Amino acid sequence: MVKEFDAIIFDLDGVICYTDEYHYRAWKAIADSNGIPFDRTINNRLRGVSRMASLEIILEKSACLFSEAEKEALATQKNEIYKQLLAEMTPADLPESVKTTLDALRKKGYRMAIGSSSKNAMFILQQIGLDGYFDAVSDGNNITHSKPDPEVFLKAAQMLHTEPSRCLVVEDAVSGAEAAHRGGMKAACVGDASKEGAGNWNLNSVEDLLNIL
Ligand code: B16
Ligand code: MG
Repeated sequence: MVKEFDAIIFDLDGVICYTDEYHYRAWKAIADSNGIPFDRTINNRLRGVSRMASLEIILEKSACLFSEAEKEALATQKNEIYKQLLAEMTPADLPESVKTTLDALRKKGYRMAIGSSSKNAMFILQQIGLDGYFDAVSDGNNITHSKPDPEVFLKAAQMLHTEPSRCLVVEDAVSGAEAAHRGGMKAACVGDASKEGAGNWNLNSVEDLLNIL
């Protein structure tokens, strides 16, 4: 079979591991302590979106106005709560089925990268035992525009020395699928983005990648 892709770029939160739940809990604590309504439906809009852009979405429901300095303080507080949750993670938080799938794709000869909006991506990879596993890591620290801008994926493709059209993006966020498409890449989606039909392939799980690659 002629291969359509040479490389696979994986989103991190919600694809490789379930840190999306920790983002939710940390933002929920901030929203509750400021009397701002926040639920899982609103949380789905934060997937793939940068920390400050996430805060702006949460503040849409706030009755009060916050200064730029207050917003910075809220984002910092959220990140402190989030990092405490990340510190509890261990390699047991990398689902066995995800690791098996990654190993199988590596065996098939695909180059593999992370394309995440998170500034905590390296810490998460260390915590779950994937430090040094990927051929490249493009994350929230090397971009100026977060998803749905394609920058994070285009940088990952560059690091892999691979044309965007030869990269497949794996995403759980609608904003991430849009970023892939805007970067000239196809997207295989799981989770929320799959339910929304945002991908070229809308899968039940990461394991299903083995049926299409
Ligand atoms: P941080 P991904 C994204 O990661 C998350 O989905 C999103 O909810 C979060 O706001 C963003 O990272 C920034 O994260 O606050 O750790 O820099 O899904 O692109 O891997
Ligand atoms: Mg994600």
